[in-house]
Amino acid sequence: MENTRKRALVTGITGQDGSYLAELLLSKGYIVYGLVRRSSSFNTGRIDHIYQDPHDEDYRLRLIYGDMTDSNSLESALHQAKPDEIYNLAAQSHVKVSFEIPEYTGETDALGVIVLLEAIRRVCPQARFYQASTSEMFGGREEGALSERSPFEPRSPYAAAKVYAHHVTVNYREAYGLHASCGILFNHESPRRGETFVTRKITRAVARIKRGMQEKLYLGNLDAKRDWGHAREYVEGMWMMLQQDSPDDYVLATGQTQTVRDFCEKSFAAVDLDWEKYVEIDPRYFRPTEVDYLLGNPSKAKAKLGWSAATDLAGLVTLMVQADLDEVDGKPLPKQEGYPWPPLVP
Ligand code: NAP
Ligand code: G4F
Repeated sequence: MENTRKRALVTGITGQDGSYLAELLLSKGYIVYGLVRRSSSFNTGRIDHIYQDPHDEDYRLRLIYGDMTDSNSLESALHQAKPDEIYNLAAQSHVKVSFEIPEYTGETDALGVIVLLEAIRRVCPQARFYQASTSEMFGGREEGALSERSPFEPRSPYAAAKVYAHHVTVNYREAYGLHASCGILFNHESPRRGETFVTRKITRAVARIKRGMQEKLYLGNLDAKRDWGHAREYVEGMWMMLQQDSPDDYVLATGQTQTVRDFCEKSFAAVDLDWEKYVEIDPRYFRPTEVDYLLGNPSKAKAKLGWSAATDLAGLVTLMVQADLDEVDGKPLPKQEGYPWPPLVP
């Protein structure tokens, strides 16, 4: 059975998207290798529920220590995993933090990608490669729906690093014939979103304020507009890209955009609270340069992949607020949050 299963390597498997993608791939029968950073405390909280004992008969989730800034570890991971598909999700993914640690962000999000592509060329040139590109690359200075053909105007060290990674991925596809695709994903959120991104920061505060555990929520720019979807659906789009005969680049988005203020208002309203009584502005959360407006046009993904977003902002707010209330109330998240993927072991 081992020899007939598809094999995938996922960098960033401990992150929001990595955890959903690992679930999806396991449910499809893959052997999944995940690159994990060494940390002084556990960083596998998002994948603990799919952990398998190496002695299990169906041991298919295999973790390897590695880091995007350590070329040897990347090459070694490719030798161990012998992957048919590689999903590069690892990144220092926080835009504001990238202004504070720009060099590290560049090493991980930009140089790490060319190091990985070079290793793929040497070790497994037939493997299919997914690069996690981002709507941040567009810069958001003008209104209007953004597509694969829209120009990039990065407004942070994070976005600039991702533009580099995007271009080298396209270049390795053209220069060396790698099956390399970039998903240009607009913001996608979930109950597993990191607590310092704005949506989760808001829904977590709403739950804590509702239960009397917090008094205020301090935020930065409320006017920024984002196209927010559900992460679970977006990882399905990543997988679809690598199932195509030819590599290509695709925008994944909902096609709707709302302000941070809208997200706030809806989240507080979900527990019958008036957001204006609790939210205060703290300039520490402003960014040196802001991405004001992001709206995606996902029509290529719909036409070629058959992918479209199902969860709208109202649905996202409801499920994230509920998950944070459950967490505050000590109720654990359901293991796969009720998503109708087939069971892990088919
Ligand atoms: P996330 O939750 O922040 O996860 C990032 C992952 O990368 C984590 O597993 C993290 O490990 C790992 N990582 C960070 N630095 C690393 C390094 N130097 N070496 C190896 N691993 C490293 O991000 P996400 O929301 O799942 O996003 C996944 C990818 O999509 C990222 O590349 C992000 O930039 C991109 N993206 C995200 C969105 C979005 O809205 N979520 C939109 C467009 C693109 P630890 O767990 O140890 O920190
Ligand atoms: O939630 P955010 O930090 O996400 P941002 O900057 O849009 O980046 C996320 O999405 C990108 C895709 O477009 C990914 F590539 C990236 O990795 C990441 O996942 O901030 C959203 C908006 C910004 O305009 C920010 O200025 O919310 C505004 N905001 C207002 N107050 C805040 C806060 N953001 C954060 N993190 N914290 C605040 O207190």
